[in-house]
Amino acid sequence: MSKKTDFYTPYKGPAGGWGALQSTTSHWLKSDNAVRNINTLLKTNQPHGFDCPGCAWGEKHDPSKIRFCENGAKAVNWEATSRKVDAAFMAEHSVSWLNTQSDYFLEYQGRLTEPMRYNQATDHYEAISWEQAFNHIADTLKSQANPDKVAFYTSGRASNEAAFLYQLFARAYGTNNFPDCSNMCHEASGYALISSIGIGKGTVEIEDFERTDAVFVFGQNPGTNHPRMLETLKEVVQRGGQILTFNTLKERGLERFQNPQNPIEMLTNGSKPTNTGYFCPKIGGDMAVVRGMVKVLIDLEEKAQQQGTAIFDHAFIEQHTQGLETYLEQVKNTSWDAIIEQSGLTKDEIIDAATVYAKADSAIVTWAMGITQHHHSVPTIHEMVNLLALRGNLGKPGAGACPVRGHSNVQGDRTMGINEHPSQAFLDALGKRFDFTPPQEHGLAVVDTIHAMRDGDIDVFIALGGNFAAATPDSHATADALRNCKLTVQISTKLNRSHLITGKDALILPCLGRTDIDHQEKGQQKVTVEDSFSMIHASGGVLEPLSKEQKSEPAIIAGMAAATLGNFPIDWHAAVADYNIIRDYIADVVPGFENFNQRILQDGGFYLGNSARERKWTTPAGKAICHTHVLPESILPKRARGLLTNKTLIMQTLRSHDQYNTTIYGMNDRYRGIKGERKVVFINPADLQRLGFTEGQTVTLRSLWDDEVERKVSGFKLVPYSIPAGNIAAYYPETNPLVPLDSRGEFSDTPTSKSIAIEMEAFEDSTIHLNAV
Ligand SMILES: Nc1nc2c(c(=O)[nH]1)N[C@H]1C(S)=C(S)[C@@H](COP(=O)(O)OP(=O)(O)OC[C@H]3O[C@@H](n4cnc5c(=O)[nH]c(N)nc54)[C@H](O)[C@@H]3O)O[C@H]1N2
Ligand SMILES: Nc1nc2c(c(=O)[nH]1)N[C@H]1C(S)=C(S)[C@@H](COP(=O)(O)OP(=O)(O)OC[C@H]3O[C@@H](n4cnc5c(=O)[nH]c(N)nc54)[C@H](O)[C@@H]3O)O[C@H]1N2
Ligand SMILES: [Mo]
Repeated sequence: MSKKTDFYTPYKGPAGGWGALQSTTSHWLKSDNAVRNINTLLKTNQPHGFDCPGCAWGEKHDPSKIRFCENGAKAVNWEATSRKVDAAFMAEHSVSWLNTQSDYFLEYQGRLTEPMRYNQATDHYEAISWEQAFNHIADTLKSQANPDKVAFYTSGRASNEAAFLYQLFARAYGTNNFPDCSNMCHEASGYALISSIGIGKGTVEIEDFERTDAVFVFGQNPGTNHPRMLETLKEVVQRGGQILTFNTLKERGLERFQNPQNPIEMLTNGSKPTNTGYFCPKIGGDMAVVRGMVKVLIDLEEKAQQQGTAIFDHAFIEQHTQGLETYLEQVKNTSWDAIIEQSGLTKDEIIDAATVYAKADSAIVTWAMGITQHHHSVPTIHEMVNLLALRGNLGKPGAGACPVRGHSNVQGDRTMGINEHPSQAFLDALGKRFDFTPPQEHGLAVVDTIHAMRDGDIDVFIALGGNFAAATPDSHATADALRNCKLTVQISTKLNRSHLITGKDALILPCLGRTDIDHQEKGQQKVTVEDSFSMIHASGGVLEPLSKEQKSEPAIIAGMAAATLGNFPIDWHAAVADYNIIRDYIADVVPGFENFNQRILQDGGFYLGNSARERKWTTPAGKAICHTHVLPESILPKRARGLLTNKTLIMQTLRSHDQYNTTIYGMNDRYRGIKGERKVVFINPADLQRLGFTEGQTVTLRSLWDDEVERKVSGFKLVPYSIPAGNIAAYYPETNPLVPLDSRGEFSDTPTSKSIAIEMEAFEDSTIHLNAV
């Protein structure tokens, strides 16, 4: 599509083969830890090793297989580095100076190895003892007149044990303010699934992929973000099943795939196509695609009925669903013109996709951020559920809904009660078990937390992992919000932007990661996690920690809680001496965790169960509810719609191959052919010409929103790419200053990171612009 430039060379190799392993090796060497790491890697996702901190894709239990992927290897290796960020490092570098450095630089400095407090007078972090740190947090929390002036953020790597203790601490203290990464991630999936099938999790197990006839992959880039999923998809194709991909970009990993664990393929550098159909809808066009497919199914059903057969599963519809009739009426009333215009696909393409669906006895729909980060994400997922329901593809072998989660334990954290709007049943169980009344008012999610910090309604911000300053939308607004806090506390493994954009007072509490051995009073501890398929399994580190001053997440939470609450409502220190005690608490409170400590001894862990999979619908109607939405007039929120011109483009923000969310491991994006550069904009060649720009030209991007704020980023280079006209793509987090804080999903409140109205202008300034906010 585009010619080679100094930073762009089209990638010709397959995804996941030799190229992948070469890249892994160079990451190994860079982390200064090569020997330790080989040993570490071999224990990833093994029965007695640790759960890969990379992604939440599940694993079939098979001890004979070594399971790792290139990007899991990167995550492991960078965590297992022997470089240190300690008080000596901080004495050398001021916070203001560090804040002018790139995210890549910050990550590269190594592991945080001692607790530190920010000194505003000197602009440096300084060493502080753990006891002083805990007491300082306790004093600040106790001096708050209202516990709702504190927010407890969670990122999805936290273990079940850490998450359970954390929510118990916050609720015993008195708040439900639990902003968490899933508010920016799969919130729409949870909301849409609970409101339709009664449970906010996927209904498939990994074994369903072994018997499904067709998998529909929407808005997802597994070659980079869930590489082990590619192996599963490949097996589907080898069995003769179909993989239909819907992605605005031609993603290499989905186009061609070579399994790095298959030596013959690696030797020949051959690769077989994994997908049997690749569709490129416009950004936000998926709801229209699915609606079009259902329109075709209605026709097919009419024809089938004339012949005395059926396409729809009438028995299922009759017995298990509510609302389909109204929905089908709505579909009939939606014109093909509207569907074609919004989807960006041709009618023939939609007919093809629908025909595959109609022929499949069982079908799975998977999706990720290309679906969940829009204004109309919840309606889109409802539409997908309706598609599944029409042919009884819910609670049937080889079929179901499969939101593919991001962070390795983001699903588990929710199960443990990290939820700003917890169910009454959860609160009641918690209160009953620990003999206190948890706060009943719902708390704040991410976007509302940022507003509250700006307005002075949140004074203290505590983060269990993650990188709030960089991951959230509207970076300047978020920075103002964080700086307005009295105290910000970061429990982290690695240095990041959130340690540099702080409250007036700030603490860094260094913690152990998945790879580290966790020694406590009663011996070496394991933690547990839940994958995308609701499998719970144990994870234990394999490396001696870099520093004695690093504490486990449960130990840090217990330290803060004991200093703040004493022995209320539990003996915190006793719980941390032996995590079996925490798991016994979980077993008492969370349904499905009975005999938790016995069940995690099983190799491969245990299945938490899923009511919808058993066709039990825990909805008010006792049936799967098929929601009816009109196709949105525009995929943009109302506040952007009035400002559009013929120069407006719609931008999605996405991940490169060399990053883990806000963690930047390298400057390349191999499968998309980008080298040594992150400030790029992928654009359709016709738009390039129409708007009068040239390939490689440097531009400023400005987003459209009806307020007085100027949101722009500069110095981005244009790369002609296979993307629908009118759409562009660029990497996150560099583009987060463009996402207006109030541009959020309907029902989900998720920042609309995949649909932002943008205009571009030439950028002439040649000074280097760094990442600092
Ligand atoms: N190596 C690595 N692994 C990761 C992560 C990481 O950063 N690095 N992050 C983890 C996390 S937290 C998450 S949530 C997941 C994210 O996993 P993904 O959802 O795969 O992540 P994104 O890079 O945001 O990719 C979105 C994909 O959707 C496509 N897309 C964008 N908009 C649309 C649309 O409107 N319609 C359609 N059909 N397609 C669209 C994009 O082209 C892209 O291929 O990965 C997890 N795993
Ligand atoms: N524009 C745009 N914005 C987005 C997205 C997008 O696609 N586009 N995606 C959104 C999504 S899907 C997500 S999930 C969020 C991610 O938001 P976050 O989860 O907040 O961000 P991460 O970058 O994953 O956090 C990385 C930091 O976590 C810390 N860390 C790593 N491992 C551990 C650990 O084991 N324990 C502890 N305590 N800390 C650890 C390290 O210090 C590291 O720097 O970003 C969201 N923001
Ligand atoms: Mo995510």
